Amino acid sequence: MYSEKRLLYPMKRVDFDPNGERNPQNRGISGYERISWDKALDIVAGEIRRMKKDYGPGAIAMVTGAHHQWGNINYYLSAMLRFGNLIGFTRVEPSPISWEGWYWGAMHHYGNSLRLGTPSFYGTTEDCLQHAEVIVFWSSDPESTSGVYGGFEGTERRLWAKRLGIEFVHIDPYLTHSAQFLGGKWLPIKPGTDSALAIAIMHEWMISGSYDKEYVASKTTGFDEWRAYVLGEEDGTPKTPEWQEAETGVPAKDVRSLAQLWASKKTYLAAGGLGAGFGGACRTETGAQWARSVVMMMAMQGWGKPGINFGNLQIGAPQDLNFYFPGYAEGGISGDLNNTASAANNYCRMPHIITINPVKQSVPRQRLAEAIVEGHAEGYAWDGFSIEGQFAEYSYPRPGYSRIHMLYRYGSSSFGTTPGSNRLVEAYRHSSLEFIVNQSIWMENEAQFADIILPACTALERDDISEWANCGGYIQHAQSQLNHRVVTMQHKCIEPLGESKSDYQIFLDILTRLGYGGMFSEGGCSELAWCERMFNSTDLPKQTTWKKFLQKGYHVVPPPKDDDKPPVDMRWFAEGRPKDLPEPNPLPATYSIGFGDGLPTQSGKFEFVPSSLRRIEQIDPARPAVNRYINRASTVKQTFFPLQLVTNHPVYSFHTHADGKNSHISMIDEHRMEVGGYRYWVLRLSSRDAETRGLQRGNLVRVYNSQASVICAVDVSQLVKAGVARGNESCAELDMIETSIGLVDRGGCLNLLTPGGKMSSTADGIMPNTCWVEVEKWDSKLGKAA
Ligand SMILES: Nc1nc2c(c(=O)[nH]1)N[C@H]1C(S)=C(S)[C@@H](COP(=O)(O)OP(=O)(O)OC[C@H]3O[C@@H](n4cnc5c(=O)[nH]c(N)nc54)[C@H](O)[C@@H]3O)O[C@H]1N2
Ligand SMILES: Nc1nc2c(c(=O)[nH]1)N[C@H]1C(S)=C(S)[C@@H](COP(=O)(O)OP(=O)(O)OC[C@H]3O[C@@H](n4cnc5c(=O)[nH]c(N)nc54)[C@H](O)[C@@H]3O)O[C@H]1N2
Ligand SMILES: [Mo]
Repeated sequence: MYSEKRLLYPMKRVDFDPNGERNPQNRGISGYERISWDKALDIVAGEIRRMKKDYGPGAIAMVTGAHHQWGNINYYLSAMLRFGNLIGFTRVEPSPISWEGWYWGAMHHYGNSLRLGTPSFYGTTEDCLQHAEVIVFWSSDPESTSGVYGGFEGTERRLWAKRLGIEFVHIDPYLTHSAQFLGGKWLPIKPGTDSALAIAIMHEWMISGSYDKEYVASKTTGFDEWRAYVLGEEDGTPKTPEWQEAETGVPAKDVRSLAQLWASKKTYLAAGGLGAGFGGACRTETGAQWARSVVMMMAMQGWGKPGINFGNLQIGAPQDLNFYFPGYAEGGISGDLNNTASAANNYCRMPHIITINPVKQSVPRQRLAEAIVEGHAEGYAWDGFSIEGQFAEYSYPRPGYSRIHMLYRYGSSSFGTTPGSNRLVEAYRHSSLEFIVNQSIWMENEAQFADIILPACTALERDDISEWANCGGYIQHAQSQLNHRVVTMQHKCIEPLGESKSDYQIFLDILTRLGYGGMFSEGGCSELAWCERMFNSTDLPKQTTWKKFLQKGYHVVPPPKDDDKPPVDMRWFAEGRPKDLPEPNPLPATYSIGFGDGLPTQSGKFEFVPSSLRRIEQIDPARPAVNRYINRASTVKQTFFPLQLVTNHPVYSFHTHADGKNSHISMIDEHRMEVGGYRYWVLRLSSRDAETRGLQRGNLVRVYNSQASVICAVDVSQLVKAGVARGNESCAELDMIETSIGLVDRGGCLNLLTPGGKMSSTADGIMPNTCWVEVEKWDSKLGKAA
């Protein structure tokens, strides 16, 4: 909050004149001057009006990051969406970047489209501790990521698991914090090759017969066709442990013993940081193959039976889930029934004026740079309502709409978080972008590319209401990461610093100038008044009063009675009963047999060879119905860029939120290392790779490939597999400096180096963990390679 980088006053780029020369080519270069709120709001409101008059609908695009400070009123899916819908805007559509392989892959085998293809984790904390004998952590480091928005309750639960004698295995190119903390066996793996390992384990189960034959026979389809591929009857290559060793670097003997251990003991599979979703392995070119493989492994071992499920004890704790309080994805005050889960509950309980964005044009977030520079872009939908929703291609511009001429950027994270973000510099300077406004808290990253900057305050400087870790919608009941449900009144702690304002107030001020202020605030509701309306719409009044809640500041929902706990995920399926788990939205039409009767796949069973992919494999051969191991990256010989760059989520900061801006987090050496008075982003190399390059801990290095150069401080560590360079994604600082070899970034935005393309022609997923780089010593004094 007190960072020196706080934006305290509205700013205008010095050589930007809305009535004269705009100088878009100088964005990121020319610097800023302070202006009054009146002037700033006049310019922004004037540009909104001008865009609509001069170009028609679609000329204004709004861009936001995937997460904001907590608070159901000020969240981007709440106040920002309400604002956007009232002015009309081209959506910059995110893709399911956290879920990539699950969404584009795993979902086809078993449904769960509303959860974007991830398992639903209910009841798994107790089931795991009661029954499991082994937990396999696969691309899963909950001690770093705490699931998502969670805390450290999971840590305590994992210590219980250790005390109970549950064995641990870790499959990751890095000896993760979780592996260091829990111990067990580490299988260092070459990034992007995980599906080869998974298929080889299934090979061992097939030839030894150590899988749940009854389950496979009665609850699944396509197994024979899958087996023919795995055993090599189809293509002549049996997918043996030796076959995978050449790909993964994991010794065949280790694969055999893991296959045996897994089949002989009740095993929980912790796939990704949530245990039941995410994982850096799902954000590679082969990410869909990996997520597909792991759900098939679970189906072979009797998914849903006691002790056999997905999870890492991070999520799925017993809670009273019948108590209603909305998660952020329920849209808060947006009134948007199309792009949030508001219609599910929130809107019916808290009637408010609905808002609709009449502009039907959208741009895929990953293609924003191309859309601006080239004037067109294509993408595939994010649609949770069916498995097939994702096959719908859309393009920009949509017939009858204007090209984008104004960007309303909300937050400033893109250079650090968008794969292939090197493309954004040209886009931001493009002459077709006549106006860029950025509503941000800190002067960092792409805030530096705006024409007008509107200073927003932090969550500590405004009123809000929310429940800890309750996301809702696509990640319904994520609060079960915690031991208790905690709803908080987020009282304003101090007045906004400088002239900064809450997002809600900024939107209201702009809309008041345009004549829609009353519609936005519903006749003058303050943020506190909205908090009270939300309070009254939930189950809180059954357990406390508004006055007591305001006084106390939080409410802990009492634990559930024993017969009120949700059952274990997939137990119903394993036992052949109708589905008995909470659904965010009922989708009866997605079931072939009957609602909740079997899975929402075409056959109603778990499909080893998905019928949904069979229907499109002709169009996109990289997504075959039979989950073949196809790894284009590993077949290209990486002569110039021999290291694989893995960009994991940062341990100490939540994406860009606590990085840079003189935060105490940036003082942690593991996060940023000080060299010559500057705190550099950290890149971790194995001793072997450091030695061959003459590098020692604390040396500055240039990490580069054909896209860009980023200067980092190197850490030499036996925790990293040789051949892999590992650094955090989500650097908040873009700091381009002119050197003898051109512009290089010393802020640490490793996403300047990652590929901006998609997983395959119809799978619009990001693949930052398929990235090749070289590293060399850097001499900061010379501004060139040492
Ligand atoms: N290489 C690589 N790249 C990745 C990933 C990876 O694994 N590797 N992971 C991907 C994933 S899963 C994700 S979710 C994305 C995350 O990528 P982003 O969503 O882009 O990252 P955040 O830092 O969460 O962005 C939020 C922005 O909003 C601002 N902000 C926060 N609160 C407020 C507020 O109240 N008001 C305003 N006005 N602004 C606010 C923050 O300062 C920040 O600029 O990164 C993706 N990128
Ligand atoms: N502290 C903190 N917590 C967070 C976040 C944060 O930014 N900071 N972000 C939140 C968000 S939005 C999300 S989506 C989740 C993300 O949670 P995850 O997706 O689980 O996190 P990652 O760090 O991308 O990946 C986890 C592990 O995968 C490994 N890995 C990378 N590539 C491969 C591969 O090809 N094969 C294998 N086997 N392993 C690989 C990495 O080394 C890392 O240890 O975390 C959430 N929690
Ligand atoms: Mo994410």
